[in-house]
Order: sequence, then structure tokens, then C-alpha cells
Amino acid sequence: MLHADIEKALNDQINAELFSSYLYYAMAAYFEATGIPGAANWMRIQTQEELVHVSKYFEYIVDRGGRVALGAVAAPPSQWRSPLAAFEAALAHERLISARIHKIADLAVKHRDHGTHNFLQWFISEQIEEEKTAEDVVQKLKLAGKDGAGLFMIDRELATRVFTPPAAGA
Ligand code: OFO
Repeated sequence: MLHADIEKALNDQINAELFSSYLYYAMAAYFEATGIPGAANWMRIQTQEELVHVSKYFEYIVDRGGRVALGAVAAPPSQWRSPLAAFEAALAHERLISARIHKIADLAVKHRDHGTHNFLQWFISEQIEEEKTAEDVVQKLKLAGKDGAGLFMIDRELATRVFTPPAAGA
């Protein structure tokens, strides 16, 4: 049985992950509208990853006999100053998500909920990856600066990203 505080924190995290997927869809739409299709692809893949995260929290709450409670998802922004600004916003968002997960892990320790603490380890590792992938793109875009050819090359690379569902049981 989940402690009420943990159940609430996990439900809030479902909301945050749904917002993440919504945010990346908004970024995909922004990149499509500005003629940067590779980055739009990258963001669509990110959206799919976020929905996997949602489903992991959902199933965990159910498995622990908790009650999933879905709230309203906030509207994301629809416009960024530049491709770099959008990826910087993605990186800042992922850092925020990591901090949220660390707080839930702290709460699990406080309540001696080892099951939840163990469950969160997958997300703690995943967030290292999430931050790294966004940071890599930020660095490349900074290097390219206003060089259109550089941006074109980066976009070609972002177009190759594919969705890899997590292995069963992962
Ligand atoms: Fe769910 O990791 Fe991004 O937000």
C-alpha cells in the first residue's frame, strides 16, 4: 500500500511527464513551422519517450494498489526565439524533471518505502541520459551559431533519431 504522500507525488509526476510530452509536441510543431524537420522529428521521438514514462508511473501506482488520479495538463509555450532557445528550454525542463524525481526519491526514503525508491532508480538513470541528449544538441547548436550550413547538418543528424521502446521489464 502506498503512503498517501507518495501516491500524490507519483500522480503529480504523471502530470509532469504528460506536460513534458505536451511541451515536446509544441516544440515539434514550432520546428515544423520554421522548416527544421529534423529537430521536429527529434522532438516527436522525445514525446514518445515521455509517454513511456507516464505509463511506467501509471502501472507502478496500480501495482502498488494506489489510485491513479489525472489532473489538467498545463498548456506549453508555442514559440521560441531560435532553435537554440528551444533546445535550451528542453534542457532546463529535463533538469527540473530530474530535481522532481530526486525529491520523490527523498520522500520514499523518509517513508522507508524501499519499493518506490527502487522503482525510481530507473528514472534517475534515465534522467542522466535525458539531460545528456538535450545538452549535446545545445552544444552543437552553439557551435553552429548563425552558420546556416552547420544548422542544416545538425538538422540532418536530428532527423535520424528513432524511437526505441525500453526492453521488456526495464
Ligand atoms: Fe520524462 O523525462 Fe523528460 O521530461
